[in-house]
Amino acid sequence: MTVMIYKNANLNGKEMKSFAVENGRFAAFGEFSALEKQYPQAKIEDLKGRITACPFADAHIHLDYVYTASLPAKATASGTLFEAIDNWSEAKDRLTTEEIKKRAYIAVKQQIACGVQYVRTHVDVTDPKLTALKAMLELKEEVRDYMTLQIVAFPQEGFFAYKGGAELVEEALKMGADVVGGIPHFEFTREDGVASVKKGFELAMKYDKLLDFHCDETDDDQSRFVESIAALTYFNGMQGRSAASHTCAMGSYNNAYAFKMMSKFKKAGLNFIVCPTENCYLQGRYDSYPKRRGISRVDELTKNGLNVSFAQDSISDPWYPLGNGNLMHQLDFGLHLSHMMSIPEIEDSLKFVTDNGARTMCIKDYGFKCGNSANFVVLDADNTVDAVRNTSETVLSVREGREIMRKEPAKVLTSYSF
Ligand code: 17E
Ligand code: FE2
Repeated sequence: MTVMIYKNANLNGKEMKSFAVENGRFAAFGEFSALEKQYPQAKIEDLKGRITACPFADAHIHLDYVYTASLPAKATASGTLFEAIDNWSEAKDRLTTEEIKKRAYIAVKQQIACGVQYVRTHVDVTDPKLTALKAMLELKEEVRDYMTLQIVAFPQEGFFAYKGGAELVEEALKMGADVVGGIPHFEFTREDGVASVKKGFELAMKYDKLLDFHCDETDDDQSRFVESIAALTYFNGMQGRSAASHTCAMGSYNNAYAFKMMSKFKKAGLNFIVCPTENCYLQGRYDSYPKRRGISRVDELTKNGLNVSFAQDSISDPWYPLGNGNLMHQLDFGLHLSHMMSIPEIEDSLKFVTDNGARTMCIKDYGFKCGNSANFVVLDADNTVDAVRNTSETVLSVREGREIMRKEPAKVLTSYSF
């Protein structure tokens, strides 16, 4: 197999290097002149100092919901999470595996065009036929050469609030779902919410799965299921293997409670997934003014060494009307909503949509290291601040040494002469 040398790569926007790819893996990093001597037969591509990053990792999306915004008989008029769940509940019975796959493929292709190679998708398993799960299990195998897809068994209508929800989660795990999901803030009572988290851990331990709960996706400052997730992660020795998605309520917690929890989160090694556009749209809906912005404490979590990633969540579904799979857009919003806009913070921000998501997904074979799969993307920018400022496009995506997407940056034609 031919060796490929990529020269003048600005690795993660931090370090100018050249590197060689052989048999689908990173074979060497260093000066171009040395690599050229080492591999005299190699083909060469000049990346011209553009940012060469680890592929984008979207650690939270619902691929079984994409492009269903107009499916329920009623549009989600209030813009609230709870109305969206009700509307979805009414519509979902009408779906077939083929339809779900067809729509998911449109989203997957968009994600690939945006340089995304790792995706965690929450699949609604509160359906006795498990139609969406079957669609996603097939999709996972079919897209494998282009995308690493992780499936969360997610009981959208509750472990207990939906009769038989817990059993359906278990069935989904047996059928091949990778991650246990849950939605404690949607259960009838606080006790049921805590019990759902406990049940989730019991199943994760029994089937050796990861965990990722929709957690405290509300402005209710009394919604504190994240503490149960942290406790059970810690006491079950599941550090690094569990995640709390959304945690919007953390933006409303008082500082004394939030401060106490930071040290517990650290002990638990809990991963946090934040969905910037989704939650600034869904939250603040019961506020007049001042109006909350629906975002977790990204800045404080990050300063405390916790792993936070930004994710898409929706593409045109009853929860959220827009979305396009482009994580640079989430990065832009996430940094704004989190007040993380100092130049050093922006310079260090690509991690929120690359490494941090991959870490949450427990992807081992990831990063610019000899022996790892040669998976990387090239952005149309030569520094991170410009990339964020311009929401720069991904112009090349390589997976196991194969080019899976190449994009010509738009050409601007003008009439002026200055
Ligand atoms: N389901 C949910 O509970 N919350 C969301 N944000 C979406 C689906 C998109
Ligand atoms: Fe979600």
